[in-house]
Amino acid sequence: MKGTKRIITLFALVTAISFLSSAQEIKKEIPLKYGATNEGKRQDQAMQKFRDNRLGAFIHWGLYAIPGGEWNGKVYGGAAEWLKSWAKVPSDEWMKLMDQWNPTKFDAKKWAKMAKEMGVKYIKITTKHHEGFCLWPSKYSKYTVANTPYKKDVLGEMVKAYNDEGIDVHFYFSVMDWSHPDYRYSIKSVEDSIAFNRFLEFTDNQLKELATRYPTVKDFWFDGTWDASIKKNGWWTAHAEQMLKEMLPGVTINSRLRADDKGKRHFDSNGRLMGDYESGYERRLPDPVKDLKVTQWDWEACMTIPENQWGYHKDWSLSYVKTPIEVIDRIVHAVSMGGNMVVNFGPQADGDFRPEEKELAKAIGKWMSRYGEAVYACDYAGFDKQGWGYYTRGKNGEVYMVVFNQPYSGHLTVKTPKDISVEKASLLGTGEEIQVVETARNEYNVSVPKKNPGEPYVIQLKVRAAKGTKGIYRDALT
Ligand code: H79
Repeated sequence: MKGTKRIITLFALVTAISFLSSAQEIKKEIPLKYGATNEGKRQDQAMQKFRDNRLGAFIHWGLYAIPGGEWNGKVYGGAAEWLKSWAKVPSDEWMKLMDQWNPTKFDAKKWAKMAKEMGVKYIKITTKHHEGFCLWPSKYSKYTVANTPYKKDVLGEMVKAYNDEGIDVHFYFSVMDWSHPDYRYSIKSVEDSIAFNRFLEFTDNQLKELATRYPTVKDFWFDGTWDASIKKNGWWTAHAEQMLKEMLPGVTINSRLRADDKGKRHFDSNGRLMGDYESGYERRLPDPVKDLKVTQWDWEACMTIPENQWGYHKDWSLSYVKTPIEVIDRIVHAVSMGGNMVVNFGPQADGDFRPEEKELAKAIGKWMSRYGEAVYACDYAGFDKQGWGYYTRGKNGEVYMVVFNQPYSGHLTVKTPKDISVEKASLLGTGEEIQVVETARNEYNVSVPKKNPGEPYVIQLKVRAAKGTKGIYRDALT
């Protein structure tokens, strides 16, 4: 008996100690100088605008558009903007492409009109990709548009033209720069460290130059930040974010820039998002059922039309090319989970867009002009996902059903969250009233439109917070 008591006391003690120590572990914050700076989602106007825009387009344009994936007679299937790397071309040789930079068909106004017609609210432009060629006449590099036959500041023309159409301009900027002798992939010696510090100063200068020359820029989207050299210099990523925010009030910065004191990227060592929005969803999306954690922070995904081509590649037959409906599906999918989607375009070296991209932009624009109400300024609706498509929620609480899969049953199942009931349903665009039948507590059959629209369509639901439920809908006692 005594022995048993002692064992019980010992057990209680061990349990108490392990409970206390695990409680302490939960609380333990790792002190960080260069971790997250925001508490939760930013709620200022600039961030709300970023979020409400929802649909953006990427422009990948640089010297890589000239060879278009082919070097010395060999076509490389990898991403065209990485050709220098696939074909192992030394930088000085690659930069000779500058002599051929003469995009005579480039017309920024036309580009902006195309984006407007597509329904994009913002454009992300590669100011400088990994190759190091600058689309603006940077005074810190000789590899710029100014030193080409074309000479013109194409970035400046784009900023003006897009802004004139009411489209926000975001700058893509690759920190990794294959053209700069001081860039280091890792820091292995004092010399590396000195060179890399010079490189970071050069990068600061270019960023300051961009922010000063083009003060209407709304966002910086950093790339090429995964190397050990940058992870070791988390301080610099925090500094660059702060510097741009001081220069450009309201500017938004992507998480990909950031590394903390310990080299942890995107999310700091305490699990908090760094920068203003998560930018890890590249050519992929969260799982629409399992990954709802993403609704806790702002995020933006980006996608290519072929499998993995950002810059212009002459042969799109090498991988699957997405259809407009597949692209629209991804746009709506992102919004249904509280994110933005950026669709990529890789203009040709002559300054025109390939026909496939023009057609895609038109098709998306056509759909957005009819159903954009379910995309712009919309958010995660909080309804359980069903097989027919995605829900989004508008600013005034209206819920949209974006239907991609037309059902044989003739109706769409809707399961509402607790206390929410469906009052009315109508087809967006025509206003046709749609029949709603309540089938169980928090469950409805919503009819499909009388005439099949023949394209993904949107049903708008008017919903209401229900009063106490009784009677037939009473929960079973189990
Ligand atoms: O600009 C577009 C791409 O060029 C760029 N980001 C988008 C927006 C990008 N794509 N992939 N990556 C950046 C990361 C690439 C990693 C890899 Fe590699 C390139 C894996 C293999 C080759 C670098 C070199 C990492 C490992 C070896």
